[in-house]
Amino acid sequence: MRNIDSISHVTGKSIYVDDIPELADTAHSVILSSPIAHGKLLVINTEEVDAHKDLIKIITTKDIPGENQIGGIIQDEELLVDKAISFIGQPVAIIVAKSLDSAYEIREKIRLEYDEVRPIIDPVIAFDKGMIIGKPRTFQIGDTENAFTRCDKIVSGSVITGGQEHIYLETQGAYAFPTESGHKIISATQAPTVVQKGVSKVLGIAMHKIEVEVTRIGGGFGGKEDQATPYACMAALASYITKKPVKLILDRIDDIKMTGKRHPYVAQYKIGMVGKKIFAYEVTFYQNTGASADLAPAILERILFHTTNSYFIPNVKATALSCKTNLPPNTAFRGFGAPQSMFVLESAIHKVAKEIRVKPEEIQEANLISDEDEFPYGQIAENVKISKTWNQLLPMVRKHIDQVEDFNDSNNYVKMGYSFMPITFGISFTNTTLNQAGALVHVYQDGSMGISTGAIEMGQGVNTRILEAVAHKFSLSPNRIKIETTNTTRVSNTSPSAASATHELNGKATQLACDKILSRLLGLASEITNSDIKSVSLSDEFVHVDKKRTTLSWNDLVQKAYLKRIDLSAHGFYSTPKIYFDRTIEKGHPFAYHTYGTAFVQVKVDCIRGIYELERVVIVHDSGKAFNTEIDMGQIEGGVVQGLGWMLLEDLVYDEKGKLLSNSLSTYKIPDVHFIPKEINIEFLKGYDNPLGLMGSKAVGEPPFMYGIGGYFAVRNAMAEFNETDMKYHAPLTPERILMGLYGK
Ligand code: LUZ
Ligand code: MOS
Repeated sequence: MRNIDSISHVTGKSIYVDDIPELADTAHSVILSSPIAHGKLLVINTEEVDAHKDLIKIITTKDIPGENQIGGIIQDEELLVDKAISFIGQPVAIIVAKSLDSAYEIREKIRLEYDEVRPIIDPVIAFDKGMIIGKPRTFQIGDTENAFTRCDKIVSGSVITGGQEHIYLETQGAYAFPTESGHKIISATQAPTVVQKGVSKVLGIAMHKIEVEVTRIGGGFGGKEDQATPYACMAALASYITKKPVKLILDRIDDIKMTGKRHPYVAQYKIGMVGKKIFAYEVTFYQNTGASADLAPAILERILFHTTNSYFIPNVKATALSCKTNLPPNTAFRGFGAPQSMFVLESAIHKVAKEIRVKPEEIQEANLISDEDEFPYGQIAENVKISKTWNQLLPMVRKHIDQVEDFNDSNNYVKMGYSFMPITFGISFTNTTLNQAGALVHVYQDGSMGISTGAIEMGQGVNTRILEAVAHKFSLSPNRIKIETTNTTRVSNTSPSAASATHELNGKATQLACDKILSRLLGLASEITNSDIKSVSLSDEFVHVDKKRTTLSWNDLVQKAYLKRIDLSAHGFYSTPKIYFDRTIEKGHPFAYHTYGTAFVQVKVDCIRGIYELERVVIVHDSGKAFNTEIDMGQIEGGVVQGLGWMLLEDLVYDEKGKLLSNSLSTYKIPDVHFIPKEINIEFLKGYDNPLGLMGSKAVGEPPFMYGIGGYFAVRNAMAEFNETDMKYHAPLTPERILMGLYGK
């Protein structure tokens, strides 16, 4: 089934926050933010604008009726600067005006006075100064100290990974208006309940007075898991104070400046080999957290969960800590720490492979995880498919490897390279509590259905998948089913649409609700047809008895149920079984299952210019018993391209004052049609059932991102064919860095 949104997307009918027809008297707002990264706010001088004809209100901390606090995991983030300034772009005041143009004009004329202090940008300097958020965490298995004494080769090194700007198509924004009893907020969020809670706290009123509604959002990628909340809070605050509908939509410049990004990391590692086996691995991750925690503690945790990626390593010690710097608080981004973690281990493998003169893929293949192996966090690997994906991929790429070798034999200045990238990604929120979802299902008198869940449609196709699951359950035509907006008054306590688990959690909750209605309807059908309940079923919109079609149609059945006063609505609730994690010992069974896959990336590097072309990506991906391979393909293609962009293109450059220099799309390069691999060939692992997934499938949202890591090593391998240098393991490997690296600079 094709994505149910595709027609409305390409015809421009899909509604985003900024497309909502405005209510009469709607006010417009912009945010005045800090131009310095570190210091103390002294005065907000509004003299020049106080008499502006369109000014409605300038809102500062003193206007907040509830708490000036939006920290989720740790209460360390003010909504508006009170005194302490800790990053460039930190919100100081909200300007509410009669028109958007006037709001911008007023912002220009407000003068901020402050004392400036030297900012800290580098996480290791922050660490040296003791600027740590939360507690360091360590995951451990075996005994690394002892194990290193038994290794025949030990290599250590350091690795830097850059951040990444989300560049969702729709920028952050919200539209808030007063209702009879409270406020309604239409928010571009992945997490309606986080918004509801945040607004309730800032306004100092109960959650039931706050209604949050989302039709869909124009991309999220993690950037709207936590960070849609401040903008929704500001719009709600402005609406509360002015008693008007208030719109707050960031322009792209403000969005890039103010919002957090993927966390950059610095890591130091030591890897010990016995032959081709990785015997010991120690690593410390320094997370560049930015000015406050946001989701950093959870991301730090996932970096530890994926320390060993697809490999079994018997002796591991991995430590991670959050370093507080004067950057916008960094946040969730597809993969949630796992990509950074996997890149470090791949760098270690790449470096040690050179030293022991084997190909990296020989080490990769020799250490792939199998059933019964223990992850450093205590979970025992079951139903492992990583070698299966590797083995299905190999014959698909042999001819490409030959092509690379032939090409390099006959070319001096242009070189090809390739790399393999296996991925193993844990499915479930690492915070066990979040693995829950609710759904509300209505059957109307005409036999059509409305489905409400906590899932946010952000382009990933979750609505299509849920619709498909319902159609399957009732054997109904898809056009009888409508997926409603996500609204906190219909489905409460929603977990963020995140962690690749959204369609699974919400889809399963929906199925459970459907089961309740189905059993009532089948009970009635057995009465009407005078047959045993076990023999009645629904198929092609008719009641069947012993698989034979009766004259009782779906419509008749629903109509009869209504007349008999049978409940045609149901609520369903799902919580993932069996998962737990004990943080006091850092052991448990945090993931319902793992998604696996292996990619092969082939590139061509122009060694005179330092530029490259992505020749092909070949992937074998495990989607369980995939039930919508079109949507899976979309996720895999998008993920791998986004991952390649992170590794090879997207460079966040800050100056020493903490100002982002690559602050627009002219300087911050994201994948475009010229960058995208010339060929992307995806095969699914031969299907098998995954009972913990929706209809036997597996979660697919984040895992493919990490295939992009292969691009980094493919480029390095091509470069080494021209000139082997001891270039640092520093991502992104932009054309500039390639050029310098090729000549040992
Ligand atoms: N968000 C979250 C996530 O809150 N917890 C997670 O474990 C997670 N994992 C991936 C992406 N987002
Ligand atoms: Mo996410 S990084 O699944 O919001």
